[in-house]
Amino acid sequence: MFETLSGRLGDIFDTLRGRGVLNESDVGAAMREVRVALLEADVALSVVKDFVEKVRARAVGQEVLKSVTPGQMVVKIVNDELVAMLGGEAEELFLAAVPPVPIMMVGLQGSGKTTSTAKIAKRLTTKDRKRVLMASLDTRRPAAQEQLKILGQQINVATLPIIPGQMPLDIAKRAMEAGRLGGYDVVMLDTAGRLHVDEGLMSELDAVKFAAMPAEILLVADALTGQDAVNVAKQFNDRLSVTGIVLTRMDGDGRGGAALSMRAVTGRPIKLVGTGEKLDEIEGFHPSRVASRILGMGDVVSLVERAQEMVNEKDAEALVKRLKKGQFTLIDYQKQLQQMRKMGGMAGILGMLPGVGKLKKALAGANIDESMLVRQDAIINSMTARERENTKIIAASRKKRIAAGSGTSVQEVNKLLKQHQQMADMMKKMGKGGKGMQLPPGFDGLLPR
Ligand SMILES: Nc1nc2c(ncn2[C@@H]2O[C@H](COP(=O)(O)OP(=O)(O)OP(=O)(O)O)[C@@H](O)[C@H]2O)c(=O)[nH]1
Ligand SMILES: [Mg+2]
Repeated sequence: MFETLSGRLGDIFDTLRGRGVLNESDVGAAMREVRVALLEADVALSVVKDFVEKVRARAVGQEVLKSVTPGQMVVKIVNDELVAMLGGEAEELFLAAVPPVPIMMVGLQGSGKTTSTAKIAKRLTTKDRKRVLMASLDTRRPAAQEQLKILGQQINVATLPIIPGQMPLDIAKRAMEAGRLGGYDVVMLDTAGRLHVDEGLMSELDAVKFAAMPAEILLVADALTGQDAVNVAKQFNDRLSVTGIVLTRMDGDGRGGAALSMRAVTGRPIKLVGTGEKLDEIEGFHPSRVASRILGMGDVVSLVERAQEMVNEKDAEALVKRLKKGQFTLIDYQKQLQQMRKMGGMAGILGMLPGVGKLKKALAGANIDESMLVRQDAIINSMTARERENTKIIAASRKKRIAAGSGTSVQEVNKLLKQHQQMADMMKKMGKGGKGMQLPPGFDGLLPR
């Protein structure tokens, strides 16, 4: 799911994150690419326009330009807007009604209603410990009722006995009655499909709805049909007021346009997604998880949030000013170290960065030692104020004193000085508006080379 879009957005954001500073035209260019990427993923045009506009408005505002990590900030904004577009919070099936709670399944022919009925029944039985009765109201397709019966046997869920010749509305009434008498928690009503939305189908479904008063009317839509699925959902919703959407065949849909537009176009939440033919291949739909899967951003979002909490804006501005003059003292270096420690150390930061699977392994191999952050802090604390301002005066005798004072070795003092120098050089480049800064401040210089 979402592979194409994920790849495209990943490239766009990599470029953006590579920048130290972002201006309006950087953001504008990135947003044009995001727009194309979404359209290629088959997201509805109206949804794309609205989305891009919202992101742009926030991204060119104060919050990004002042931020210390502007590229990541943009990623976070995109993430937040994506979550909102997908409906915000995950929505569960609504079952808090007087049992037996009726759930009605509707949708076009072959969209996956019967399969989804069985999948949901199985999920409710095993996960929620509900007693479920399934009934097929499909009198149109030969053997449709038998299909549900067989599925019921496979998953050990009761089905309403078949009475040949009975009409859908009467089956629905009988199912509810059997549900009451049998003490069931949930009664699932699987309906017949049609090739197109037509009036005959709609009035039949409307009558069933009126008789059964379902707590949920779930529209089952085939994700592979892309925008058509969204249009069909809209038509069903206009006529029947569906309560939620089950999106099937997500396993085969690399683009994901239907999933992305569904909520925004219909105003109804995707409650479940089908991810295969097997009867346990159904999942809840979690907007925030979907967004982070699409962005492939590990947990950049919480990284940015934590960084925002930690970094005092004034400090950051002062640092930027000094960087522009090419000044990056050991005191600045120490502040970066302390910030890293607050953010959960190396492992904490790495765990939240996108695409660091490989890097993480490399680091594990290089035996990076978390306690190094603590020892370097101690080394800097053992220096005099003048030494911290100007490392050039730290000659051999001073190194010995510093090593002894911090309980480290001269080699470690040398290593710290070298890393500081590397970082200062890099910061100087950045301060001049150069590229090449992908990791948070203070991180690059500590990587093994
Ligand atoms: N790969 C995949 N196949 C699915 C999924 N959901 C359903 N199918 C398949 O889609 C086909 C049709 O599913 P049905 O559940 O019979 O569809 P229906 O909407 O009940 O069809 P009608 O009753 O004829 O309208 C079956 O072969 C299912 O196995 C899914 O999430 N992924
Ligand atoms: Mg069916």
